Amino acid sequence: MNGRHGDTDVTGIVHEARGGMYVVRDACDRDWLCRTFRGTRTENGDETLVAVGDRVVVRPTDGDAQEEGVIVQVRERSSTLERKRDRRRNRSGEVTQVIASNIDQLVIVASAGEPPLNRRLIDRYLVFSEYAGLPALIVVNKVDLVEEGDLEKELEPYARNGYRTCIVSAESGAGMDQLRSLLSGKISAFSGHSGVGKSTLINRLIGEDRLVTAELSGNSRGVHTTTNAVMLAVPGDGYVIDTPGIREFNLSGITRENLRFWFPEFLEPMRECAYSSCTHTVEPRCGVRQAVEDGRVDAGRYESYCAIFETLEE
Ligand SMILES: Nc1nc2c(ncn2[C@@H]2O[C@H](COP(=O)(O)OP(=O)(O)OP(=O)(O)O)[C@@H](O)[C@H]2O)c(=O)[nH]1
Ligand SMILES: [Mg+2]
Ligand SMILES: [Zn+2]
Repeated sequence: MNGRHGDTDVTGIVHEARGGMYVVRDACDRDWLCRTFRGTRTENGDETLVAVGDRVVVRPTDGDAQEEGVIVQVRERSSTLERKRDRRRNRSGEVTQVIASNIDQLVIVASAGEPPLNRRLIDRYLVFSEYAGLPALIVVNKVDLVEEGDLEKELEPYARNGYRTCIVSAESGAGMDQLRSLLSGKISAFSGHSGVGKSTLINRLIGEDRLVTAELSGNSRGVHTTTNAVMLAVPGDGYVIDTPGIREFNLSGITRENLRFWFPEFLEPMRECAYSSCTHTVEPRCGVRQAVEDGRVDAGRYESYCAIFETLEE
């Protein structure tokens, strides 16, 4: 079979996006080096024209031995992972940027130590995953640095609410088989703070040092090692997308009004709130706050709710 039909168009998936150049892999696993042009059409309304994970149509350009082309069409995205640009717009004038598209699950990568476990960030990601209808998987790396039992206790509120969790160490290899099986057959985007070990984990999954990590680059903490999203095939099946570390996860679309619905464990106790419009923050006779007191709702999760609520505009 040939992915290229004579001189006709080729369809493929964007595996890498860097400085206006895109690597598109076709059905025959051939990589096309592509650009966009004024005639590139898109079925999406996002500011980002092409992102890693996009299904695109490539028109081969005259060329040499190398597969080169222009992207003529970007297919509709079934899901997107976006980030807000810090203050400045980027060169294409974008304020928000699609980092990855068409993903089956969001892998929230946290670390047990160095940097310490950040439950608040996990909760922000989970709010997004509920809002976007995107399945989430919580992966806590660097278990080699802590007591596994303590970590399990910290993750209990998530497991109790039906979220999948996976405790791993890219260093020791602990939990990697379980992680592999949770990624099988899916396109998974790895996201989380800088330095939690996203790239190190992916290198371990694919069995080679394809991605630059802080270890390899000698990067000190606080510096982002990964700067572009890249999609890689995991031996067996499935794809993983490495993404740059983020400081704060963008929650556009989430309001004070709808936030309560993205904490699944609130739905039951919410029915006992005295006011149907209860925000579960200051109102008397609040079912959710009662449930926190009884231990039916985890106090840390409730604190995250309040913290996120405060950051949202009225
Ligand atoms: N102790 C320990 N260190 C680890 C583990 N996994 C990764 N590290 C170290 O953590 C540091 C950061 O790893 P990276 O893979 O570069 O982190 P990242 O999440 O990709 O960071 P950004 O690309 O900046 O977002 C490196 O020094 C790794 O060697 C682990 O399981 N245990
Ligand atoms: Mg990285
Ligand atoms: Zn309430």
